[in-house]
Amino acid sequence: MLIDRLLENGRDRMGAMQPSHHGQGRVGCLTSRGASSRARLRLVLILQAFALVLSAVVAGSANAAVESSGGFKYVTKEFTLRPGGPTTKAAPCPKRTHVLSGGHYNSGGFGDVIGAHAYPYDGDDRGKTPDDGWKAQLRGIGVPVPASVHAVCTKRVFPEYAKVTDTVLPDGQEDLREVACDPLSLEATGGGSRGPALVREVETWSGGDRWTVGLANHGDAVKEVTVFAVCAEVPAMTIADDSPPVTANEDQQTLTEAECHPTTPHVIGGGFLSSGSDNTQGLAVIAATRPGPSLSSWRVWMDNHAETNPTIFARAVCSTPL
Ligand SMILES: [Ca+2]
Repeated sequence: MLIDRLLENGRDRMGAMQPSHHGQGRVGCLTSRGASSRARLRLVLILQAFALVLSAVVAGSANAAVESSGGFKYVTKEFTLRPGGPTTKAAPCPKRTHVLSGGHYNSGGFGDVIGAHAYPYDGDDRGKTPDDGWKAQLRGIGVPVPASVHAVCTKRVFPEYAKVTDTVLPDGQEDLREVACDPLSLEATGGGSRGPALVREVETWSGGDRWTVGLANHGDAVKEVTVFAVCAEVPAMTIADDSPPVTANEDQQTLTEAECHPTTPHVIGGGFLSSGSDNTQGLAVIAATRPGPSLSSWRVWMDNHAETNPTIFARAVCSTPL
């Protein structure tokens, strides 16, 4: 495992979606055969109206932006996160690609959003593997905020999706669960958890051939959570940490960013670690975690609800072009 730090600063972030344009259908000329021509014209107009409605529906259901770089597809699905119960949103991978990792983001500040879970999901394709995109379960507090779910996808490799079921006690403490790749020659590009909102991720990171998630149960009953590792053959994968770690002061939101080394410039996953073994982690909230601001870095925003000031750092999973 390589621990790299680099200084290269990035390009722009995720591009905006290109709206699709539809050709104008030709309207037939009215000639002497009046009635049937008028009927044909009416039919053409109806078909055009139908096409417009259809294109609006398609645009509405597919409004995820996709940026390509190095053989990877970076998907951004934007939405408004409303306060209340937990909301789960998906960033779907483009057809014939498989998800390597993902994240989520929102424009809120300290205490506005709880990022409970993020995980690879199985869509309605015929395959049963959870390779179709990334989902995040978020909870907004107080006010609506712009938010997004992110997925990193590729068709160049076929990941294995390892998972275990973790039983988390309702003690509010961090419960670390490690999921090893099988075989161990694969690299953990992504990982996360799926479960009830009362349990939330407080750390999540790649250890090379395994992914580890820290979970804290803030409810009053034992809960089961599924923990995932996305494992792929990425020969030149490296891991980059934010160095030195930053201090996360209590009752504040702290940003940490890890940048890929120029020799492995494509970020393909990322996560977050916190120092120490006291109960700080159980009171941490991963407010946001996603690729960016360039496609060579990974950023994490952590809300510290504990009365201690741990050091934290983002960890990026990086690759050459595939
Ligand atoms: Ca699938």
